[in-house]
Amino acid sequence: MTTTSETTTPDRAWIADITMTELERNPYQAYERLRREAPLAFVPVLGSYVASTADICREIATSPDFEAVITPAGGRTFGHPAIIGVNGDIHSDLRGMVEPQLQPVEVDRWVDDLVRPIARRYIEAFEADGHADIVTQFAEPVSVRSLGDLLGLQDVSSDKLRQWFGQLSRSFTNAAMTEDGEFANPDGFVEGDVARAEIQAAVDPLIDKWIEEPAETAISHWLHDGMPPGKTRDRQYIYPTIYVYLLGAMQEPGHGIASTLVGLFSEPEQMEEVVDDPTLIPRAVSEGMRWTSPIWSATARISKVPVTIAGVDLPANTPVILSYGSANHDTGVYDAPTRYDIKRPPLPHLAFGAGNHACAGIYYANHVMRIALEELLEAIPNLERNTSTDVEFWGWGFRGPTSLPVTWEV
Ligand code: 261
Repeated sequence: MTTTSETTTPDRAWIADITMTELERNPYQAYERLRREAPLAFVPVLGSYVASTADICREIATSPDFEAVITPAGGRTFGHPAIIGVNGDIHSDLRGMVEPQLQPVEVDRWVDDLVRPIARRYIEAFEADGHADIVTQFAEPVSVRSLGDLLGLQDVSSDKLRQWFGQLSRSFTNAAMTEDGEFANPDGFVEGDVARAEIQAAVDPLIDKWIEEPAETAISHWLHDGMPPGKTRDRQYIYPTIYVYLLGAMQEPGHGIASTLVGLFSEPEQMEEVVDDPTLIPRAVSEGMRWTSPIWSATARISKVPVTIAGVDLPANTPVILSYGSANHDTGVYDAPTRYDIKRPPLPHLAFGAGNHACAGIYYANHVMRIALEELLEAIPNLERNTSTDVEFWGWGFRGPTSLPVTWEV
């Protein structure tokens, strides 16, 4: 029989030594061992079970015996009802609220006109310099400006949107727990609280306006769509889902753009092929999402009934964190998973999740990343990584390069 106490038996003692700092700097070593020895394990620093293989993540994400739950630090940061952590009628209403603008036929109508000029504008700002940091000067600003304009936040600067996703993201992943089940670093939520207060101060006046005068912005649609005439959704009801967007949907396309470029730089021949044939960019992006999954370990499920998964007995009401970034390095699925390789068999990955909580923005996000990379590699085909330092990645919940200095001949 396999029980929680297993994590305290000698051969599993190493799991109790896993630290938050280690996971944030580089989770792959610890997770490689988890996949091999304990693919569904209680990890004390997280105060939670963690699923680390592709099979187990997919099984739990699609099982009728589980439903969505937000992680404790996520719930502390976003409040209720965030779309990623609710079920039943509220989930159906929130998915119905966000999905219309994200349908492929809808996205196809405007995504090119939205993203391409934004990408061009940021490239023009550094094109003549011969050097840039791709993360702060391109990937992040293109990601936030595209979604910001879609949401109706034209008057919020890209720098402010970048600051907000950073604050929300560090708060959301401030996951360390004490043995007593308390947050180990309660001060880590303060910056999330600050961001939330600033967001409300900026968005409340817009909501006031859109209640009176509906506009062609996503948030205006969220207020009005599917409501009886003269009624709008309560702002307190939609704010947690606004925070979901201002964190994940703002940050992750930027992570995906930057990680894909780091992957391509690691395989110079593949970079050359992609530059010569931009129709390979969607494949390059998909492999980038598998190689360094932006939403690495940020969502969870909770058992509704007692259930046995991979030989582990879980009582009802047991939360399990889904570590999709680990599942996407599962050697049972992918050959040499640590290698970035656009030539590998294009197997499905779990970077957008699975089941009824799978990413609603998959089509939109893939186009943002594609268009950004098309514009960058067309404008600067001779892009080279500045190899005077190694690329540093950061994050366990959300993961991507902290900076990506590049150079080119002007
Ligand atoms: C748009 C997706 O955003 C998120 C996904 C998972 C956790 C937090 C998020 O903001």
